[in-house]
Amino acid sequence: QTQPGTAARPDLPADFLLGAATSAYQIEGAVDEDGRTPSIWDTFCRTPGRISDGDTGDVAVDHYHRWPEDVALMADLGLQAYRFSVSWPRVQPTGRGPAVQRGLDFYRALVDALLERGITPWLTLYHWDLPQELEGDPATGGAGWPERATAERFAEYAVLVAEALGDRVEHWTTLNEPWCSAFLGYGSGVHAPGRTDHVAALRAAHHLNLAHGLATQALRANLPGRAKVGISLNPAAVRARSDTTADLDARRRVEALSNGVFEGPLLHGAYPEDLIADTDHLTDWSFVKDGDLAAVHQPLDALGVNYYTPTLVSAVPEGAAADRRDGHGQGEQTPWPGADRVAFHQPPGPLTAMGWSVDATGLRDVLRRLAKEAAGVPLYVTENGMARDDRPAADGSVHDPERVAYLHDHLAEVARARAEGVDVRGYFLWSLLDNFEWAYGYGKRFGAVHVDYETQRRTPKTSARWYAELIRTRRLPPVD
Ligand code: GBH
Repeated sequence: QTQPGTAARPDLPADFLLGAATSAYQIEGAVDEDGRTPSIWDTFCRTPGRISDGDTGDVAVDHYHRWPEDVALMADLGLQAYRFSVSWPRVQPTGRGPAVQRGLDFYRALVDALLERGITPWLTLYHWDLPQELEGDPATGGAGWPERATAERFAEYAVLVAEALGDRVEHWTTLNEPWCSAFLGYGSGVHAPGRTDHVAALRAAHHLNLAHGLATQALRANLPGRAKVGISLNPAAVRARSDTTADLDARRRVEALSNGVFEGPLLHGAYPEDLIADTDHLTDWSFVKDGDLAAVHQPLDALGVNYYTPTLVSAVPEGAAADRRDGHGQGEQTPWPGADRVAFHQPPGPLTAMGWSVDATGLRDVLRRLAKEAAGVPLYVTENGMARDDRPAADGSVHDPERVAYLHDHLAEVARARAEGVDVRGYFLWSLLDNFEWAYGYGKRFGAVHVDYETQRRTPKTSARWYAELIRTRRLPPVD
């Protein structure tokens, strides 16, 4: 029953952007077509034991060939915006030198089709698929993000994409979740390139920050007054299991290692002092050169927040063995350098198919915190969604009521944050389509649209219909 007086007040105003997100390696396939060369994920997928069931992104959901159908699907759902990423090795195969025109043509055609349908393109330059050439040979130690040169290469790549698409793309995101690139890629090793070296992970974090800063400057220089530039982080909503001094210190450490390591330089031009102190037995941070922090500290037109689940920590009691694993129980070592005495726990709440607990208040907490930390910067939820073991019914339909509830509850927290004055201007559902879920392969489905991996048939799930209705009415329809 609608309460009197609320009918005229939409839950989310028409200028609040409602869209959906994907990333290149997770959907495109066509990994050796039109001049594309391997990324670190192609290599990682070919390393036995790294990906569930030996899955790869070789075919994925064949978006490279089926993009017209996928854009039509987006238009059917009424998406206002579509967040996608550009595959670096499709556009600049060796990570150096001139662009490959056919690679750029693919993204130009995609963007034109979006614009024709009135869907605003949100382009991410890097969603984890580093050209293998820039990572180099693991036998000789590897290069990649722990090396400064990779940040310089990234800024050059950004210019190639800006020159090709800058006349039609306004919204640019430099990096997606640099925490994952640095700490899962080089720390715990559960993501490509699969290295397990905490110093390399910290170096990678700095060079990713630098890459963001150099690319932001390059984009603005090439597209004066026309580019809106931001970054998508995965800020952790960290809860302590108790308020003992030890548990609060565990929380502080994890906040510094997940949030401060990026927000410090991006928003304030400095690494947090406690982060430097917590890691000083590992590194003296001398890889931070004069001028780097000023380069990283560029004004942001948008700050993207990717949120799925909160993080619950406590201190490991004196005398007990440290937990070497990450929060998923995967990986040879923890992705948290200098937090050996922190234990990670399953937060309360129902679990998704990833084993991640559902708690929408974590999203509100992150948005509230960033409204202060990043005062003046418009916030966008650039990913939010859940994995579910979706199976088509006999009639082919896919009913996913838990996902509808998840989206409803998280969007309600966004609306609440807005009502409190938080400047959050948009929301992108992860993900438009079921896709390649990194180390979990195709076993985990995040899509609002189901994909049959045998036939590549797309079927909008109940959640897709529900989301389309929300976009049309701007009201959060009740959950059944
Ligand atoms: C995002 O990563 C990605 O951007 C997207 O490509 C992906 O498909 C999607 O989410 C779904 O996974 O347990 O110690 O690792 C999210 C990755 C998962 C990283 C939760 C942080 C918690 C800390 N995040 N994780 S830990």
